[in-house]
Amino acid sequence: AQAEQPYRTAYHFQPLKNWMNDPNGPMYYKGVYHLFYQHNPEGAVWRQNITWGHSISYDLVNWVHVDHALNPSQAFDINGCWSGSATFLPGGNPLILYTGIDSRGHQVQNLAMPKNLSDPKLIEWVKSPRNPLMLPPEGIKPDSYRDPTTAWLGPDEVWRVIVGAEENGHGLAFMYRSDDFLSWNRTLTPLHSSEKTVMWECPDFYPVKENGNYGSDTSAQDEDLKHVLKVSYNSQDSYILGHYDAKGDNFVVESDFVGGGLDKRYDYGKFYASKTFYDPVKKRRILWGWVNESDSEADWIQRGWSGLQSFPRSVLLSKNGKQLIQWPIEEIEKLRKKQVNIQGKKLEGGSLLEVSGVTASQADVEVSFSLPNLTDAEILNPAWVNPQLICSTQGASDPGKLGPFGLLVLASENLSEQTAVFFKIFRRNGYLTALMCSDQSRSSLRGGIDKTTYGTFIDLNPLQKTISLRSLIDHSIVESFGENGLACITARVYPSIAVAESAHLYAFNNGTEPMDIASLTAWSMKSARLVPVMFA
Ligand code: DQQ
Repeated sequence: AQAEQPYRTAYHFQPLKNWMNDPNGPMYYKGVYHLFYQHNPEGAVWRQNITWGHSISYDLVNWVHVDHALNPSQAFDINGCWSGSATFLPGGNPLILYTGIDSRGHQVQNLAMPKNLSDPKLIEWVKSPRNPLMLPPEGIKPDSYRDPTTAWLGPDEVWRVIVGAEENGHGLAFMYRSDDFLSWNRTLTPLHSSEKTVMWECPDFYPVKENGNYGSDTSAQDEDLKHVLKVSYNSQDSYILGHYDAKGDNFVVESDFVGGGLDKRYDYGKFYASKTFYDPVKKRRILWGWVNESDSEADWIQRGWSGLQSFPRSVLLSKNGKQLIQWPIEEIEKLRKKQVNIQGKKLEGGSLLEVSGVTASQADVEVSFSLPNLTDAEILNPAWVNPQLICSTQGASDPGKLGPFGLLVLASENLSEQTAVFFKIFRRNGYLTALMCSDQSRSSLRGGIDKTTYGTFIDLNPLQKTISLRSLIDHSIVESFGENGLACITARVYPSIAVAESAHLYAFNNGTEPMDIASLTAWSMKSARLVPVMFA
C-alpha cells in the first residue's frame, strides 16, 4: 500500500480517505479523547455542505473512526455543518456550538448535545430544537460570521463565547453572553478587532499560566494568567497575548496584530484553523491544527485524500511571558522504536554527516548543536525584517559564518531531493538571533507543487551555549520545533525518490565556522493505528 500511497502518513491523524480540513470540538470525556473534523465523505476536495467527521482515542495517538457526528439535515444547517467547539457544563456534560449554513446560505450558530451521556464514545448528537441560537448581526455579511469558540464561565456564572467575523473588511470577534447556553445576547463591544487583519476564522481564546508547566481550563480565573487570542486569516494562525478581566469583559492586549505576515504565529509553515482544548487528565492545553496539501487538486483526487492534522502539541507560555512554546505531546514517545545516537561530533564548515540506521521517512529526530563564541556573529542588515524572505533568498547552501547548519530530511542519496531545516545565527539590532528556516525548494523533483520556503526568528540570550532542533518526519510532512518549541515550522513535501526505504537523513553545516553536534538522537517510528470502528 505504501508503494501506491507514498505520501500517506504513519502517525499523523487522517481519515481513511477523502477530504479533511479544520479540527473541531476536541475534548476528553469519560476516559476517551475525541477529535471531530471538517470532512467531505464523498470526495478529496472541500465542499460547502460539509460534515463533522468523528474519531476517538485513548491516547491521542491511535484512533478509531466512528460515525459522523453532525451532518447537514435541518433548515439551520442544511447547507453545511462548519467549524465549532465543545464546552463542558459544570456537571461535566459536553455541548457543541457550531456554524450552520442555513437554507438561505446564511451563517448561523447552532447547539448540539450528546444523545446518550453514558456512552463515552458520544456517537450520536442531537441538534437543539431552539437552533439557530445566533444570527448575523445587522450590517454583517451573512457569509462572514462563524466558528464559535469553547465558551467560558465568568465569576458571575454567566457564559461567554466569541464568534469570528468581518466588518468593513476587517476582522473581529463578536462576544455573546448567556445564562442558560440557549439564549445569547451580543455584548455592545466585540471582544477584540483589528484593522490590520481581514475576516477572522476559527478564533480561540484561552488562559495560559504565567509561570507554570500546566495548562488551564478555559474558564479558569486565577491571578497568574494571561490570555491568548488566536485568529486564522490569510492562511496563517496568528496570536496575541493580553490580560482578560471577566468583570468588565475587557481584553487588554500587550501587543496587537500587525498584519503583513509579521504577526506572532503558532507555526511559520502550513498550519491553519487550529483549536486547543484543556486535557484534565494531564492538566495540559493541547493544540490541533489543519495542515493542508501543497500539491494540486488533481493529485488529491488521484490519491483519494487531502489534508492532515498536525501531531497534537502542548502549549505553554514561555519563561519571559512574551510568546507561546509548543511541544509534541509526550504520548508520541510510544511510537519510538529503533534509536540512533551521535554525541560530540564536530561538523566542519561545508560538511555533511549521514544519520544511518533509522527509517528516515518515518522518524523523530532531536539534535542539539553547541554554539561557538557568538560575539563575532554576522550582523544582519536591519532592513531585513521578514525572516521568511531571508530564508527564501539565502538558502541552505548559501554559506554564512555561523550556519546554515541543521538537518536534511527526506533526502535522496544523491541529494537531488532534500528538505533543509536549519539555523543561521546573526546579531540583529544588537541582539543575538537565530534565523530558523524550512527550505522546500529542492524537496521534490516533481513540478506542480508549492515549494515555498518558510522562516522565523528565534531570540537567543547572549550566554546561549546550545541551540536545539526537533523534526517529526512522516512521509509527506515535516514538523520542526526550534529551540525547545520557541518556534515551529510545518511543511508538506512530496519527494519522488526519497520515499520509504530510499529516504535519507543528514546533519549538515554549510557555514564557514565549524559547528559541533552536542547530541543527536533519531528514532524510527512505529505506525499509529487509525482504523474504522468495525476493526477496533
Ligand atoms: N473552514 C470551515 C469554516 C472555517 C474555515 C469550513 C477555516 O467554518 O471558517 O469548512 O478553514
